[in-house]
Amino acid sequence: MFLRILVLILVLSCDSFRTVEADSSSFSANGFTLESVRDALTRQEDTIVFSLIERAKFPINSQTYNESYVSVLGFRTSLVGFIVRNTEAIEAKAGRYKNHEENPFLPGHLPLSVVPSYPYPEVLHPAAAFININKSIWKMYFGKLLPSITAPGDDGNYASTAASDLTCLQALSRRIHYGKFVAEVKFRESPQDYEPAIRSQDREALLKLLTSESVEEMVKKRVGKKAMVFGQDVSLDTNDNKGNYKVNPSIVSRLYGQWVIPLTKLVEVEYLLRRLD
Ligand SMILES: *[C@@H]1O[C@H](CO)[C@@H](O)[C@H](O)[C@H]1NC(C)=O
Ligand SMILES: CC(=O)N[C@H]1CO[C@H](CO)[C@@H](O)[C@@H]1O
Repeated sequence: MFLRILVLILVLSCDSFRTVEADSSSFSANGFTLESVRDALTRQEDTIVFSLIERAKFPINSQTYNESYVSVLGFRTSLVGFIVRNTEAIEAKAGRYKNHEENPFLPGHLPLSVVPSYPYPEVLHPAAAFININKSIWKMYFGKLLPSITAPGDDGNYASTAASDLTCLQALSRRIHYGKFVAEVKFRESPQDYEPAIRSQDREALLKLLTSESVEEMVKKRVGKKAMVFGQDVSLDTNDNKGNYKVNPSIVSRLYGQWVIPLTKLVEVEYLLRRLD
């Protein structure tokens, strides 16, 4: 009896293993490779740099983040909280979070999608759905990044300010949570390298396997350069660039080195720790 249950469990777990393996063919067919994933990350840098430039157009506008400012309206949150909650709700209805590349900041409040579903490629292990480090991204953005890219002051454009914040947050979140895809392709390229560290749940070893200092240096340099190119004043006179940038390129570079890259790797590690579940 006992043996029979054991055999049953073994058969069942083999079966679930097979279903995970089965999508490895669709994986390659879907064209996810380390190169295509890196290309996607490179393209997302443009979105991040542009969104920071757009946010830096406004001063800090601290009333946007002040809960008492709108509490008279019964909001029970700041203006930015109000914009995030309601925008995410509309976008959830429109199907945004059906795509596994998107991770909401306030997942507890979301209505169901009302649009027909799209057959997004099933690339990730199902455990990916439980990885959301929105809290760390939120803290990093409001605590560190925002004060370093905005000028002091108040121009009253709180609603536009909050909308720009959400654009930045979404771009950062997409990039950082893309770590799930990075981890998946790295794992599939050489499972034998990762499996021992996953079985022993060794975070340090995984982090080491995932780290490529030369790639990270290149990314930091490139985003700094993008901030220079995208953020300069464009004039028809040649050689008119006075070295004024809309966001400081070295801050963008530092943002990547200190937060974006480490948080992406945190997602990669979290994902890999569950990859064999
Ligand atoms: C927040 O808003 C309230 C109401 O407008 C105001 O009295 C208070 O000074 C603001 N707090 C900060 C830190 O600006
Ligand atoms: C901003 C923030 O912390 N948002 C959410 C992150 O995700 C958890 C659930 O996974 C929510 O409870 C948080 O409110």
